[in-house]
Amino acid sequence: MMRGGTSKGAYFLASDLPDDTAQRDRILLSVMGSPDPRQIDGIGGADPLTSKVAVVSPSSRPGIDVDYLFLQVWVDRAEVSDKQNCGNILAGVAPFAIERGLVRGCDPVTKVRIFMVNTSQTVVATIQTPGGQPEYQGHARIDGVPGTAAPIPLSFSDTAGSTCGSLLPTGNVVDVVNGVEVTCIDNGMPVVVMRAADVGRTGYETRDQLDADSELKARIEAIRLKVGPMMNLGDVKDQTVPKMILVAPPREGGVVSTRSFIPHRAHATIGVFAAVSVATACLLPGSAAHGVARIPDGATRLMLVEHPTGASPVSMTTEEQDGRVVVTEAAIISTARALFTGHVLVSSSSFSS
Ligand code: NQM
Repeated sequence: MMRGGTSKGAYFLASDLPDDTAQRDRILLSVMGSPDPRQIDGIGGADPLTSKVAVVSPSSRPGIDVDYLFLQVWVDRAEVSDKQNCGNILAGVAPFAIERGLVRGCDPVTKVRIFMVNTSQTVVATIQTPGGQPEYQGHARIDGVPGTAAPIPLSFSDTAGSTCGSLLPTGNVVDVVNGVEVTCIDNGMPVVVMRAADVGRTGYETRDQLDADSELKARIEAIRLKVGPMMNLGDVKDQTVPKMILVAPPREGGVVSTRSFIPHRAHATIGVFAAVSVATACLLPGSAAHGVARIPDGATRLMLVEHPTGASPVSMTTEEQDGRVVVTEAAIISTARALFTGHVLVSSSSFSS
């Protein structure tokens, strides 16, 4: 069990889980205690952000150390989804791979090349490994996590169109759906960006206020169901993507203020790939975010994406190609911590269909 970024999940060696996905999913539901809003009979934390699983295996791909499959275990439904990636749980993959002997740690730093199975993309994680062992303590601070920890830089170079096939899957920088201007974009996570003011909100509401706002949630879900097929995702009723993001002018010196729905609960912070996708939208003239964003100068920009409890720093390297801004590399600094190692007991009913 590890904290990865601002999420928490169970990390498994693929060899410890059945190959049969239906049986694997029954086991993972039992591990987390789903379906149950309190997940009382499992180790999930009754929140989508703490009901997550990483499945890690040695990679047979050239130049890659490990394969990482992310699985979202629904809290209140008997469902496990591989339809999205998670950049927070990703932060724990390199230390887990070293702890479990899949990668040999070097002294003092180890670079681990990770293939993200959900989106067929690669990330390089750099972790501190004095004496070859992961060091969790350090001075890096990420908003949404108390205290400090060792920094884990994560660098991505090929995230555009991760799930939808292209950066702007509808073919447009902006679409009008149910009377609201939206930018549908996928730079690591399919997200739908819209101005909070356009749905009658400030964009500075708390997570609890947003979670209690059933009128807003219904309006946003209606937009989500319409844009799913437009984004090449098909019917998204039972999917955890796209994420819905309200944007507003920044208030804390950042680039933009965000409030995310993932997709039915409000996020305590913002997802890693969601932050990369929103920061990319901010850079595109004409997008729903561009007009409210305050964009720093330079080819490599530090972009602070504000969220309900602070900000996520994203470093974006851009190039002009044919008069268009293209993001060539995105990097974030995350942190992780191993919480416990052990055996989780699964109810015997999980083994039969
Ligand atoms: O966008 C939550 C999280 C995530 C996803 C979610 C994530 C990402 O914060 O990369 O990390 O959007 O369901 O863990």
